[in-house]
Amino acid sequence: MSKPISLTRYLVEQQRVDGHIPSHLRLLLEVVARACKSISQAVNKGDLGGVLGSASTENVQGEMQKKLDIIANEVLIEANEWGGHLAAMASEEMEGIYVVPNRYPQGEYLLLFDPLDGSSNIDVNVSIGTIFSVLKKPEGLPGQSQGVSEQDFLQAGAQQVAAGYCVFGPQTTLVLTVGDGVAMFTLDREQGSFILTRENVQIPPDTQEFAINMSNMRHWDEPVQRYVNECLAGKEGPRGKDFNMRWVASMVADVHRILTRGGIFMYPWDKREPNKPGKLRLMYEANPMGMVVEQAGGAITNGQQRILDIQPTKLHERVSVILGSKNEVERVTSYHAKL
Ligand code: AHM
Ligand code: MG
Repeated sequence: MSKPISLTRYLVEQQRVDGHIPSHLRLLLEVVARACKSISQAVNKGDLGGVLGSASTENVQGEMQKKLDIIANEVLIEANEWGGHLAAMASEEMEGIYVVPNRYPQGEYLLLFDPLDGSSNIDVNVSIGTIFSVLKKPEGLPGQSQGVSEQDFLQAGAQQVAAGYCVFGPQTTLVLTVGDGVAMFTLDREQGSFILTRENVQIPPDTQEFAINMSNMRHWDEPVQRYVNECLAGKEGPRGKDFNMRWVASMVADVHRILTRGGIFMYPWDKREPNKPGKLRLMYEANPMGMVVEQAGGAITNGQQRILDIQPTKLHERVSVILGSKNEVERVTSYHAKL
C-alpha cells in the first residue's frame, strides 16, 4: 500500500510543481487547516466542553450568534494573525475587517471565512463546517499608503487564489482547491493530521437529486418553481425521471454530498425579503464554494450570471445561489433567461 500523503506534503509538492503556490500561501493554508482541527475538537466536545447553545449576541446580519460561532471565529483569527502571511481577515461574525495588528508582520493575502456554517445544526449534532476564501491584496499604486481597507476585499470570486471548507460530520474532511482541481483530506485523529483521501474530485454533470428548503416554495420566483415542480413530477413529468431530495440546512454538508455523488443545491432569492438578493453571503459562502464546485467541473450561478464574475459592492453582500451538476445548473439558469 502506498504511504499516506499528509496535507503538509501535498502543499509542499504543490509549491514545488512550477512554483504552483507561493510559500506564504502554503503557510496560510496550513494554518487554516490547523485552526479547523481546533474547531473540530471544540465541535466534538459538544456539551462536555460547554460550547453548545446561544451566546446571547447578534452578528452584523442580525442573527443570534451561537457560542461555537464565536469560538470558531476567535480560533481562526488567533491562528492566522501572527504568521506574517496575511494583511487582514473578514468574517461572517465581524462587521468590519480585522487588520493584522502592527506588532506582527503584514503579509500579502486576505482571508475571508464563515467560521461555522450551518449554525442552526450545531446544537442538534448535525454536520456543520468552516468555509474559507483567499484573495491577494491588490498592489497599491506608487505613492499610495500601504494600509489595507475593506475596498481591497471587494474582488470578484474569480480572483480567489485558494478556497475550501472543512466539514465536521461523522468524519472531519478538509476540501481544498488552489486552482488546480479539488482534493479532499480526512482528519486522522490519532496522528493529528489531515491525510489526502481523494484527488481530482469531479461532480457528475447530470443528477437526479436536488437540495432546496421546500418550506419556502410559495415564496420562490417562477423559474425555481418550474424547475422543482418538474423534478417533483418524476417519471411522468417533462423530465421523464424520478428525483430524490436532500436538505441538510448546512451548505457545507449539502455541497460535500454534491462533490461526492452529484446533485444541485439552490438557495434562491425569494419574496420573504424581496430587497435582499438571497440568504447566503457572496464573499465567504458562495464564492469559495463556487471556486471548489467549478474546479470539480460543476457550475454556480445566481440565475442570471456566473457567481464568480459578480463584482462585490460590500463585504456582507448576499446572493442567490444555484450550484452543482453542470447540466442541471444550466437548466435552472436558462429558465431564468426565459422570464
Ligand atoms: P449560517 O451561515 O447563518 O449558518 O446560514 C447559512 C446556512 C447554510 O449553511 C444553509 O444552506 C442555510 O443557511 C439553511 O437555511 P434554512 O435554515 O433557511 O434552511
Ligand atoms: Mg454560513
